[in-house]
Amino acid sequence: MSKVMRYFRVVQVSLCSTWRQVRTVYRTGKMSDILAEAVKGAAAHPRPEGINFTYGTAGFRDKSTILDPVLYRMGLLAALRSKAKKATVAAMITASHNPEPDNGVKLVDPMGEMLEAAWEKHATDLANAKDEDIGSALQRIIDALDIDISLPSDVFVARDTRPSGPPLTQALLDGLKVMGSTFTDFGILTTPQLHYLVRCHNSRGAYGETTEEGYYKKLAQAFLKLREDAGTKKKYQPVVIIDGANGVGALKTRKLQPHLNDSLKITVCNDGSSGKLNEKCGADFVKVQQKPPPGMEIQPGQRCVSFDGDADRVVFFYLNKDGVFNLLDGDKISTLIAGYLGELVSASGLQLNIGVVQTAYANGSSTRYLEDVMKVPVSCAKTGVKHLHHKALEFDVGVYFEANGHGTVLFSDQAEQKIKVASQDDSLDSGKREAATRLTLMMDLINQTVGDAISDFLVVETILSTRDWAADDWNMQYKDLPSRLLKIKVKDRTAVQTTDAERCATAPAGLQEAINKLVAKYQQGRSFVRPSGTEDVVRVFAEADTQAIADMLAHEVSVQVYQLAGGVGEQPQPPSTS
Ligand code: NG1
Ligand code: ZN
Repeated sequence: MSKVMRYFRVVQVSLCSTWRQVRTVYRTGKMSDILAEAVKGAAAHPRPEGINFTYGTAGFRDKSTILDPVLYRMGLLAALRSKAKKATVAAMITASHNPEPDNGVKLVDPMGEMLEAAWEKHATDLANAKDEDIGSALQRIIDALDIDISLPSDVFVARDTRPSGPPLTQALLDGLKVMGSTFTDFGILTTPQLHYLVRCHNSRGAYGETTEEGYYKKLAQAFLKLREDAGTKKKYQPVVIIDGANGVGALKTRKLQPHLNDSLKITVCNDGSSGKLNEKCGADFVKVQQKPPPGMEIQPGQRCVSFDGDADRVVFFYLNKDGVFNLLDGDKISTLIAGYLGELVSASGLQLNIGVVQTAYANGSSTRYLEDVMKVPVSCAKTGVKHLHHKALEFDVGVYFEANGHGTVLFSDQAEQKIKVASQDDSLDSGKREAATRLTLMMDLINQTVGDAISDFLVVETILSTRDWAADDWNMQYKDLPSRLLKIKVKDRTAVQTTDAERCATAPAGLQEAINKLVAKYQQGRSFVRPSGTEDVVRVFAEADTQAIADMLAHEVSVQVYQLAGGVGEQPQPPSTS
């Protein structure tokens, strides 16, 4: 090294170390100010004694009356997350399909994904810190992750229609303000709309315009284009009734409607004008009760759609000509979508692998149909969309759905690129190019950030219309095995532990052996148990060739859970045979 170079190197090193010192002093000064403010701010959001909050499958969820301190602290954490990611993040205030008095909050990462799993622990620690310990709890997170507190932070905020939403939003904003964070409060949105907006923003508009109106425009444009060559239909009727769960999905469907022109006649019921959120309506009610919400007037064959309270889940249903209720759940939706996308991919001549991700709750018939008839690979993930989402990334085109109707499709960057290139490649024959063009439109119609009731509903309508299918035709793809889902109260639900994507219980001792014995008694019997991530219960699932046997198997397994895992209250009673 020449003398001159050496001289510059020395100057450079000393400048760097001076800058590091200045930065450390600045950071430390700024940090102690902020941490002191955060502790001061907690006085307006005191944490009650004796409650333990957990960031579970879907963020924090509880009675809304005790959540104020959690929201304040999640404001603090959201700002830190934004600084750590050097990007805008989001916070959604919702308790999804839970009853109206509940509420909750979950954080959304920059590309619209769920909060990174490693941060769930930080969220739980901060939510449970005593008011006076908030500063040190924040400090621990900052130190552990080496977050530069002097960086700016920016957070998008939205809520569902719960009356507790506005005060809880205020608590969250208080946390953000203490951290000096900028924010945009979008007011009432569906959960997937917020996920979508944060992705649009961070992708600098590449994913779409960062406005609610932009969301409707993107979906509607793709939907209308996909219908352009629709032709006359014999079976498909462009008429649906949407059960909006008396929640945000109803309001937002009404906003979407003008963008769809007259391509689809939508009647919205349970629109929040009279009934209560999720009470005797919505996707969860319809799926669990296996019946339409009371008061819905339905003609045989009429397609009906149920959203959940924050519109990230959707199920379809109809009454057949004999008035018998038929549910088209998340499994039926994923089979429909995977089949159609598979056809488009082969018609386009592209080499892309398509896979479906389910959970153990998927109906056994759907898994067999996908694997044996459609020859599509199926992966099983743990309950909770973050697990499904993660597994779906292993495919070029990954379709993931929970049986309860939460799901979407993920296209890998490479797949997206190949599809776009093929759609504009003049050297391809028109059939291949046309298939690739339809795939690009399907990508626009699908909200890839997270399960989205409105987007999924439009995807299903597109496929049914293209195939000229009535609900019956769709339903006939395979016949669901009868199943039963029960919940058992136990002293401590963590006494039940599982492995193999929750299909096998490893604790308490003897439980899995007992389940195996019971299952072996019945034709096509299958059963598993797992602790819920959103309720203080153990869930029991059973499936068999008749409803009576599925009910009996679920009951017998429940008794084992009750006896071996510390059941509380009365022992489960056998199903009535009347
Ligand atoms: P838990 O309570 O962990 O079973 C429920 C649903 C999940 C998921 C989450 C989040 C069932 C059996 N479980 O989880 O699929 O949707 O809520 O909302 O439906
Ligand atoms: Zn939901």
